[in-house]
Amino acid sequence: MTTSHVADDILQALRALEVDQQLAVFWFVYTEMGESITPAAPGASTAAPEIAEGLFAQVKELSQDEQLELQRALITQKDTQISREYAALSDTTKLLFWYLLAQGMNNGTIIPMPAGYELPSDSQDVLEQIKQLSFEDQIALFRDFVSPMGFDSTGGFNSKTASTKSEAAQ
Ligand code: 45D
Repeated sequence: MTTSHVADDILQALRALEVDQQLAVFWFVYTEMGESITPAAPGASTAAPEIAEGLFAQVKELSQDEQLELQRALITQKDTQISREYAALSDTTKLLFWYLLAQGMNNGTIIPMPAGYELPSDSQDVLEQIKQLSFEDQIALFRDFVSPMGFDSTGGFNSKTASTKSEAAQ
């Protein structure tokens, strides 16, 4: 189910960025919308907090380098254990998992952004477009962004294809 028709071209532009830039843009948007995200909001019932937290607990134990690799692997749909577990989550639970990662970056349990990191201008453009969306459209965009990430071990062809350029860049 796709709800973000409004933002389809923004989503394509986001996915066309290098994998690290996708992470960086995602982070910068989180810092803007973070305080408005309320895990207890109506509709949160479709998220499975204990499953998102279980997966997050595994990630927390890894080294910072591994944490970064893992996030890149999710975006590029690489076949790893965590990618497989991630792919089995519902879209809303995937969103919750990314939200936990972002919170972890803020409380020191997940590798932080490098100090003084600056987005290249093409990524800056995408970020500006995302910022102009309403909060609801941003959520819909991110739901669609995180949905095809991970590795679907059922072998089903994943037509949602997460990243394009980043796969080639591996
Ligand atoms: O060295 O219905 C770089 C729920 C460069 C509730 C890097 C919800 C190199 C139910 C790659 C930049 C809350 C689930 C390093 C709804 C380098 C419900 C590192 C809504 C170190 C609607 C970059 C949830 C890194 C929402 C580590 C809206 C980047 C959730 C990491 C939104 C970026 C979540 C991360 C968002 C970004 C999460 C982890 C926007 C996460 C963003």
